[in-house]
Amino acid sequence: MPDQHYIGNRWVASASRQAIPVIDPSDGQQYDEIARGDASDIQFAVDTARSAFEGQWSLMSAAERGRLMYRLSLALAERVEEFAQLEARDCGKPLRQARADAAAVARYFEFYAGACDKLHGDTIPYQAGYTVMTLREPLGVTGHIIPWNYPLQIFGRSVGGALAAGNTCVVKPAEDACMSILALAELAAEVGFPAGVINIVTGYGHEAGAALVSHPGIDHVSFTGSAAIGTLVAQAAAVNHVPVTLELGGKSPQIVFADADLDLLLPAVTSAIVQNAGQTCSAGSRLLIEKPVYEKVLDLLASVFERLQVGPAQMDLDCGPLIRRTQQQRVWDFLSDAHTDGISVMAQGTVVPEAPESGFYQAPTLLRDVPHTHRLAQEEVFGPVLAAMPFDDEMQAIRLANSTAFGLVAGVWTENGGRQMRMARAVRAGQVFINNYGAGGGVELPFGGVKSSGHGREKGFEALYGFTTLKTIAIRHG
Ligand code: TXE
Repeated sequence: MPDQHYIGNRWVASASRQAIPVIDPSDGQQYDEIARGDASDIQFAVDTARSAFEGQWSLMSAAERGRLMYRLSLALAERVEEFAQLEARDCGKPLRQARADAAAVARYFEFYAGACDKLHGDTIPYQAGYTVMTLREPLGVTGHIIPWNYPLQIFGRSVGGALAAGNTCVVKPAEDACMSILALAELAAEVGFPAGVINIVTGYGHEAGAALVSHPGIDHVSFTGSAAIGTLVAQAAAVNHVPVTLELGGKSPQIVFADADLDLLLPAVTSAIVQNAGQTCSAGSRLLIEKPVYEKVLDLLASVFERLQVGPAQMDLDCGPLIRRTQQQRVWDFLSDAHTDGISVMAQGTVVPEAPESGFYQAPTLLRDVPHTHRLAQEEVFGPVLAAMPFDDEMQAIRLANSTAFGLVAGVWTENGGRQMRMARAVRAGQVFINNYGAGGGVELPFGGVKSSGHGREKGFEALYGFTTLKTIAIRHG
């Protein structure tokens, strides 16, 4: 991949001429480099996106836009393997997961292709002699800050929605993982996207990222990342009075009642914390278990965890490495605090001997009896670490579920219909899954959080509204 930005359908060298090394998390070795973008690259990308928005893109009918997006979806579907290989190497994902991510981005573009010509306003009954209507118009140039955990998927859900609504985009992928996004932008050009509709500037968050979110030429910011940087992004966008969608992660509870179907929940609870090595915003990282089945569920889960294998992406095991050394250190710090505070490790998976020492591995870890006030039950670890704790009854389960600063996802496991509904209503989260855990699920499902998990919705049709502005037109005709 050229160590350049992709702006206006061509590779463009960065103004700084500096590069950032690209590291393979499976062995910790550099295998490429990307351009280190700064404010001048962002300026060029925003200007290019603005010209495209005011030119060819706005002249295109919604149906034509949809056809173009569908062409991209088809092209992606044919090249899933190629994109999966890029994503697996860049992020350290087991190939199976990377293939699912590549297929998901094709599905995002398919879904949003079909949505382009179905986004319409209303007519509103008003006084006699008037006709009032609303138009849903694109905002203009949207800025997208993408993290490293699911580059393809998050690009699909955020850029897909913005394009369907008629905007042009400037994207700043994470410095740790941007290869698949650069390749995708090139593919979009190949299938016929006009120059300037999709622009990618690579670089560090505090340089290219900060320049993008504070740029006065941006009409919307879509950010997925840490809560701390989300605050900075919202502050920067507020200066320009620009709307922001924030997706900031969580500490999502899996709530298991005594009548739960254990065959159903064991694989789902495991995969919700092991998928992507736990580096998933919607990871089910807290396990609340009703007391009568506490020991039984933990024993069963322990035997699953003990069989989990961790290794290089290419080995396609249960779990790959973490993204980088600092992320690995962050997980070690959490585990070291657990040890100091007497929290017991109930079970751990195995890092296979083939995994290079220089890779960023962490075995999936099940912790028991974690006090709900402990940082392991309150803060996002972003690693394959599951914190289990018991509860007495429904009221306590609700209190515990709602006892963190986050509110992204909750899983509820019970066969009791009344309780399913009560829990779904009482838990403060953007999405509640009953007897399933839909992390990373359907592209049709609106997705987002409450409290410190952020605000605004991505995915589904709902996301389109966030990428538009509503104009009211009142005509007095007598
Ligand atoms: O995130 P950052 P990091 C959480 C998770 C993880 C922690 C730290 O808990 O352990 O955050 O990860 C860009 N202006 N999540 O440090 O820094 C940056 O370049 C504009 C949850 O990697 O928030 C990258 O593209 N942009 C999460 C993106 O923000 C800036 C996914 C995310 O990086 C910027 C990732 C700035 N000043 C981490 N500074 C989720 N919700 O899924 C950085 N960035």
